[in-house]
Amino acid sequence: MKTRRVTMAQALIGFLKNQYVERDGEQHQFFAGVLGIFGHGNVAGIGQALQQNPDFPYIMVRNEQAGVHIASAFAKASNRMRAFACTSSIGPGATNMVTGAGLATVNRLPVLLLPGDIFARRNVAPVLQQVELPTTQDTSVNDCFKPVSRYWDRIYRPEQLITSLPEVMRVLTSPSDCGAVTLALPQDVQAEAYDYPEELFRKRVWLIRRGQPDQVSFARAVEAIRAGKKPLIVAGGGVLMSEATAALDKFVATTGIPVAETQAGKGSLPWNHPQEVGAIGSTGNLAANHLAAAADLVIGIGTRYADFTSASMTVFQNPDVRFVNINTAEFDAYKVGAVPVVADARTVLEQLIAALPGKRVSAEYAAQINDLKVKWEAEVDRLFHLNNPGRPAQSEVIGAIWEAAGPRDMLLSAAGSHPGDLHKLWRTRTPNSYHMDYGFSCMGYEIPGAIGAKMADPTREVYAFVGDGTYLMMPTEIVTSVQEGIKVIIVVVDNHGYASIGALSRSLGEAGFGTSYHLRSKASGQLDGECLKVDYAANARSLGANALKAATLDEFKKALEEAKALDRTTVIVVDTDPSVSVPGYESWWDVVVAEVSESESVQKARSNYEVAQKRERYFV
Ligand SMILES: Cc1ncc(C[n+]2csc(CCOP(=O)(O)OP(=O)(O)O)c2C)c(N)n1
Ligand SMILES: [Mg+2]
Repeated sequence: MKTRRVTMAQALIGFLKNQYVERDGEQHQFFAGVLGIFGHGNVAGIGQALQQNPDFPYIMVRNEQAGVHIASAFAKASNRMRAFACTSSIGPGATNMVTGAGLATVNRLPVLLLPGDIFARRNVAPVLQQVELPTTQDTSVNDCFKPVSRYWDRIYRPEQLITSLPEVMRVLTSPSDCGAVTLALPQDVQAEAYDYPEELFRKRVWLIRRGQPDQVSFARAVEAIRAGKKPLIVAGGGVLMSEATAALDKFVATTGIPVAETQAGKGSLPWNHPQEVGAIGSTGNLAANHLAAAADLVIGIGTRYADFTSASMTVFQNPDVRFVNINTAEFDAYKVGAVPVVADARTVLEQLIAALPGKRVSAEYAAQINDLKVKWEAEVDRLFHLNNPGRPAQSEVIGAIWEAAGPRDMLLSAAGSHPGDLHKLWRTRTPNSYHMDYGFSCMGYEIPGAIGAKMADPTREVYAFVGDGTYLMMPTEIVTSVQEGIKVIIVVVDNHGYASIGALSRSLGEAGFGTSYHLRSKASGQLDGECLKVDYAANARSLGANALKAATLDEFKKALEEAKALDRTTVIVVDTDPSVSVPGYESWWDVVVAEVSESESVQKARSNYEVAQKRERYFV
């Protein structure tokens, strides 16, 4: 056997460089490089190997969590055809990545995590940053990655790489099982040499399968769809990941079946497509939620039926509702008592077109869909142009970005009041131009996420929509964007605190306690003193970005045009009116109110809660 004597870290990088994926005859180099920060746990191993491989890019980040977010957004914006590996030192560098791993795994995004680990040799333990356990020497902080990884391994001996790496690739390229993959790399083993088989370094192409449906399940799905009088498609992220948007368009254009979208599935059809009825669920609109309430057949495509999609299991109210689920993941296909079609979305949609000739919704249903859609679009127009006196409302800010953005430009967000408003209001024009993490809804994803998305497709302008609270959690990758010359536009909505949680708190009878930015008052001892002022523009400027401030809607529109013309990351800070929010549209989200309390407002919220909760249903 021909061998190559290299260190474990050199072997790992040598392997990663040569992995490719293929789908529909197209090939891509899978790994775009490595993101991370060096410390003693990886500098001599992975760091040395990267230095020796200048053709495999290394990108320095400011926070390991942010590095994983960049990787997740990159993978999502590439429809999972490309990915990054993330390297960290041991201890805190590694645990910083755990949150990022949760986000990647919830959203089913391939990200390879390479945390450094404590010495396998053990004689010098405890090493710097090692959390010692008196009960075992076989555990390190890297065991924290287990519940947030789809595959986890620790490489105690250099030759273990040879059997671990194919498993890593199997999971990262699986359409159903992908997520974060963790290889914990003890720092001494990273630098150890071994005679690796030359075969390990050959170019290898992994086929991304388009799974075919089982014949019997497919026939049952066809039968259910044929019988459905008021069908509704719920399009989830799987539609986009499978690149099934054209097939979906064709299927619904011929059948007339309306399409509601989850956060991850938004953009499955363009906003002005006659069958597109927009956002469903807790952050849904009146058109989609009305149709869902009456639907006798729900066809879930690539959705995991998260609580925001199902409005905590209240959105489907027809007593006879049945479900057909098309999903690559068996786990999701079997949810809500559905007829499960475990297969690729595009493949199944193409076969459904052929299997359902003549299927067309009734003229009455078609008219209802059209009527609801026209009314909803009028509501969006109203919210985009409220003419709010003084500071703009958030919906006007969204409208202004939408008007400034080109059809392929991307809007990216994750947490705060924006995801709900954007789910309802953003008029997605092309697939993948709406990018939301609402699986983990992780404050701090937005700025690194925008960088990752921009790297995946530099021809798009990427707008990160960020709250003031979220900005403070993770502004630091602005530095990375400047260092790497990756321009993004960051819109910071300053509403002086956690407005979304403030509104939630008020709805639970808690008067917004602990959610707005006020100084601690000497008189009351509470956070109800003067308004806390933070200069976000000055902060952004100090990190190397251009920064613009807008006090009115007109100033904001001008700032957007200026930001578009600039070639460096630009932050626009806009003060909004927190008293004007986008309403809810017959939706609900189950957040349990205290069962007993001394507060009258909490007691009242509890009795409302008990009434509303009765609408929750089981589908078995
Ligand atoms: C990492 C993380 N911590 C806490 C939360 C809970 N949370 C959701 S939204 C939110 C407030 C966000 O504030 P901001 O970014 O200013 O947006 P706003 O609510 O004001 O629109 C919080 C604390 C979260 N989603 N992520
Ligand atoms: Mg805020």
